[in-house]
Order: sequence, then structure tokens, then C-alpha cells
Amino acid sequence: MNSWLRRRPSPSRPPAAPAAQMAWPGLRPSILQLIGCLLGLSTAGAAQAASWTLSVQNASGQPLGDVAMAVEVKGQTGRAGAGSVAQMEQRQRQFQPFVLVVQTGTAVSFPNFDTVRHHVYSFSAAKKFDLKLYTGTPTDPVLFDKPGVATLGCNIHDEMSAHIVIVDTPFFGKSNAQGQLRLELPPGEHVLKVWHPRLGSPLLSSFPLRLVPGQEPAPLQLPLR
Ligand SMILES: [Cu+2]
Repeated sequence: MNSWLRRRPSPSRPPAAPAAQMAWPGLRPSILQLIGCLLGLSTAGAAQAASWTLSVQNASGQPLGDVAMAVEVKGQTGRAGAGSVAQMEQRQRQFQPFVLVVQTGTAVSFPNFDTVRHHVYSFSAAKKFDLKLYTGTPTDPVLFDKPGVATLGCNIHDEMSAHIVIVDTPFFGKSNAQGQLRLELPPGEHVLKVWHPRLGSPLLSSFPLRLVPGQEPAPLQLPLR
């Protein structure tokens, strides 16, 4: 279904091996680490975060925007720090943005910039809440403390709809109109979670994501038109 799993072939690249040990078989690892540090190439440095472009396409290979994307990096999952906030606005009887991605533990406020009143609610398992008819900004933001997807509506305006995607990782975002999201990530084997309203699922879909230095990952293809 997707080409994410497949690495681009790199026939000229020899299999990964501890290069330093091959070059100097007689040296102990601690000495190699010391040399590495002196050269500014410590083991930690080799795994440092780099900038990657994650791309997502529909079934015909066209870019897909508004895809919520979250990368789970082993040992780096969990809630956002205290004081993390985000905003879901109402303007011209629409929610803005249509898809908002936040980390668990984020407090979201729902300011109403219209002159009409809105009554914002979610019946979703990820977060049930109800902000009764209001103008301006309700005093208390809503805390999104469980991963999942909360679909929002307004009791007064049926055409108003939006989604808040809650993820357990600090590495997240949303694809732009070019179907791309740029993220700072360490290389390695991670899990990519994605969600799009037209996938029709209240859950995020998971895909393995292998980030190899010097290679952009192949586009992820979703079964959407
Ligand atoms: Cu409304």
C-alpha cells in the first residue's frame, strides 16, 4: 500500500559497519571515543537530529495536505511540558485551523472572533467537552490529555467542523499544500503516525519510518483520492 518501508537502493554504499574499528582494529573503543571527541565526532554527535522532509501523497501520487503527522522516537514520547497551549479559533462561522495537531497535555483555547455566538463541543472518546454559547474567549482552556482525535462541532452552525489530533510525541505537525512537513529528528527507526479526516477512522494509522542520514524518506502514500 505504501512505499515508506522500501529504502531507495544504494548499491555503492557498503553495509554499515563500525568504520572506526575497521580502520584501527587495534584501538580500544574508549580511545576511539576520545579521538572522536577531539575531532568533534562523538558517538552522540553521529545520532544528532537533522532536518527531514516527510511527504505524503494520495493514491494517484498527488500531494496531500492537512495530514496530521507525528513521529514517535523511542525514549522521547510523552506529554507536553506544563504551560503548553494552542488555539482553535472561530472566524466567519468556521473553525481555524481545520486540523490542529497538539501534544498530549496541551491546553487549547477556543476564541470566538465572530459577532455571533458559538457552542463548541466534542463527543469524541479522545476528549468530550461542551463550551456553551459564548462570544469572546472562554476563560478556561480545554486540556487535551489523551492521544486520539477529537472532532469538533458547533450546536448552532451545523456546517462548522474541525479536528484536534492529540499525539504523544513532541515531533509532530501537519502536511502543507505540497504534502510536506519538515521536522527535526534523529536518524533511526521510528514510528510515523498519520491521520486525515477522509481516512474515516478515529485512530491514527502507524507506519515504520526509517531515517537514514543523507536520504530523504520515500513519500508515504495513503489510500485516498
Ligand atoms: Cu457556531
